[in-house]
Amino acid sequence: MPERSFRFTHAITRRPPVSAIHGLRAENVGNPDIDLMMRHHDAYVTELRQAGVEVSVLDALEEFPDSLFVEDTALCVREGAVVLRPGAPSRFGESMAMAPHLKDLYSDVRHLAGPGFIEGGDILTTESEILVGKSDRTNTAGIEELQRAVADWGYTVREVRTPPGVLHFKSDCSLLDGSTILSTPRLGATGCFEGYTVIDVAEGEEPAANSIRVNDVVFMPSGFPVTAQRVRTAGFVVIELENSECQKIDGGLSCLSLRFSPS
Ligand code: CIR
Repeated sequence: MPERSFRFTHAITRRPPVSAIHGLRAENVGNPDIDLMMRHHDAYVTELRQAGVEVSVLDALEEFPDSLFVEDTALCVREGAVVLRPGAPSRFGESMAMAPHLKDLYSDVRHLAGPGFIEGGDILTTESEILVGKSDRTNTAGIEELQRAVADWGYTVREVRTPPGVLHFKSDCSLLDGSTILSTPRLGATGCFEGYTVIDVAEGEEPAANSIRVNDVVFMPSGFPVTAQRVRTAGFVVIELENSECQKIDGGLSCLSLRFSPS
């Protein structure tokens, strides 16, 4: 089976700004400790490099408190990159700031025409299709614009639903290999993963659903031992990473990087 959906040569990350204490969040559980967040971010970059990825670390953007969550700004596939249109007004400028960096690595960088909205956290690229969860940040117009943008690269875009009260589609799921998904039962119950093998996140460990497969490793947030064991038992190599400070502003491991292999 091809492995383009999880074999990556490159990643882009962005240093957390001090302003991340003002990052968007659904619920206030206290501000992140920025020094600790920086240390977690350093470890994240180190581990991506260990996994065989060339990682660009962009400078912090203080004017955008959520700008460390670069995943929301673009969709990167082998053929090219699409600069997205985040649905959170305070995050709209982050995409424009990302575009020049994508142009350094890709010859084909596309922009969505608008007026739709779509954030990368709602996009799951599998071996056979691109699933996009409609959410408070991603609307049907944005999904259709993405569909048009990637059609001639041969990708099928399927609209699905992010569960109510959940920030992004990938807050609740991740790809483990070309046909295996780690998902919360509440998302799996919507039927969107028919035809895939699904591993359920353990009850009470929902944040573990936002993990990332990078080359031979699955990076999972630490603190969710039952789910980590399930993924190991299924045959995957798991490395747990601390992510407590990003979690306070609703950020998971996937949000912290754009991962890709430009052809
Ligand atoms: C936000 O609400 O936009 C940020 N505080 C968290 C973004 C997380 N991004 C992601 O899941 N892809």
